[in-house]
Amino acid sequence: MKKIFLNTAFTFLFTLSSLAHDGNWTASRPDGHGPISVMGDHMHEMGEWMLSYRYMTMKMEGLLDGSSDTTAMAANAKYGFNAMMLPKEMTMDMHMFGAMHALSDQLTLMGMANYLDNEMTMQGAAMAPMVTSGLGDLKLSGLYDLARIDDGRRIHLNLGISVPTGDIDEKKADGSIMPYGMQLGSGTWDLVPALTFLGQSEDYSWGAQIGGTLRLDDNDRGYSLGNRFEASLWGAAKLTDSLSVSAKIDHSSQDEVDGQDKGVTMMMRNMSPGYNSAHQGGDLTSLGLGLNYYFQNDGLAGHRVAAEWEAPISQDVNGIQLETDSIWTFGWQYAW
Ligand SMILES: [Cu+2]
Repeated sequence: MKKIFLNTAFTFLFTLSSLAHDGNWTASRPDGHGPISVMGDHMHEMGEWMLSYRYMTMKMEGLLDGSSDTTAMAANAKYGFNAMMLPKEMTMDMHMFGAMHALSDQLTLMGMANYLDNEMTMQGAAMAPMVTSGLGDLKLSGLYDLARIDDGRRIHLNLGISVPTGDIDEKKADGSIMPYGMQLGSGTWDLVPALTFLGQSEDYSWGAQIGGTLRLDDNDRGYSLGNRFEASLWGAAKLTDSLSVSAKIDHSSQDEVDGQDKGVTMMMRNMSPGYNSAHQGGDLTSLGLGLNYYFQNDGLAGHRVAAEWEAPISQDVNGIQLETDSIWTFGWQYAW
């Protein structure tokens, strides 16, 4: 799958990079911002500010064993997990508040705070759903201009850190720790680097971002989430001066958990994959379709709204995990 992704990505980039226009890349058009699920896609001009709000909702349902559908009974037979203690469905809602400010044309600063709402139901009908909510990890980054080419292309470096503000001590009513997937943060300081490529022609634009999340240490509960690699590629068509449509392919790969939470007993690990470090992380390739709307006139000039729907093309999870169904992201942005 990785090979197909890279081939598609290469062909796509090759075709699109030949599209260009006179003059520099500009944010002042609907597709001047990437699809709303992409973070740090654009920079600002010196002195500009931007505020944003995104709402993301992710739905997961059904069980995967690697890349194949499976059942709780089969997972029990193969791994010995208690069928009742396997997950059935999960909804993850995220409210993301962001701010951007350009100190110069070369450097834009960005900060983002998240509020999470997670709910997971289990296979055992008598088991109460698990619910967690609260502040997630805070992300601070600098976007640094690397090159601007006079035919609508540019490249920038994203260098970010993730501050462990999200709680990793979320517990169930009986006082035992919640599974890894229900915690609100990583508990570690993470390095979040990326490279972003952008290009524009009169009516089209494209972008690519390749980056990752590197955990710098173990957290105080004795583990670290897996390192993560992510690559996205998108193209957009400007239909009017205010409206653009986009298509995106995204591939992410996250390692299993390194170490183990100090509150997880051998029995918990053997009964439920949610507590088992080897059953975390995996590969996900998804397709995203989006709309960007850029208000031009009246009192709403400078405001943008956007929506994007993403669905998996292929999934290969580590061990037994829930299958991702769809992700919706809605956003509002205002720059001045
Ligand atoms: Cu911005």
